[in-house]
Amino acid sequence: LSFFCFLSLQERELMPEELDELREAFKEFDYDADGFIHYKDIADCMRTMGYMPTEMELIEIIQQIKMRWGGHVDFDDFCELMGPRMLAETAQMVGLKEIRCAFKQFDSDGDGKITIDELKDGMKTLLGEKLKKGELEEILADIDLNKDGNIDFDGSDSIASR
Ligand SMILES: [Ca+2]
Ligand SMILES: [Ca+2]
Ligand SMILES: [Ca+2]
Repeated sequence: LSFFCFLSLQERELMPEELDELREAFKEFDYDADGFIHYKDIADCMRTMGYMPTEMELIEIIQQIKMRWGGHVDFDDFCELMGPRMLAETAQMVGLKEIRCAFKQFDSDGDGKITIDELKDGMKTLLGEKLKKGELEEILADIDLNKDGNIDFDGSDSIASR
């Protein structure tokens, strides 16, 4: 489990309004209303809630959802995932060290970018998920904010797009 990094939860409780906001977002992205959101929909969901996760933050979130919850989150897991982000002044500062650690697991040649091949290998070896080519591209497209075909360690392009 050396590659398995947790985000540390902060102490303050969520306010009722914040819980309502989470509940609404959860409902919207639980397309088939089975009580779970798939990890593939989490990026859109966060953006809808006004969060602009960086590319490396998204890779860490996907890893977390896969490792801890088997690829989809129920409402409680969703609160656990989003709660610290709602409580943090700036979303991109949440658990930066842990995010970096998760990122490095995927970036096998250490050049600061996760290519589609590295993503494919990472999903397979780290997360035990074999993805078809189309699925992989879908995930990459969702994470790749500056559309250069890689997942970047440097989140500056996503900050610039705010
Ligand atoms: Ca669902
Ligand atoms: Ca790389
Ligand atoms: Ca990119």
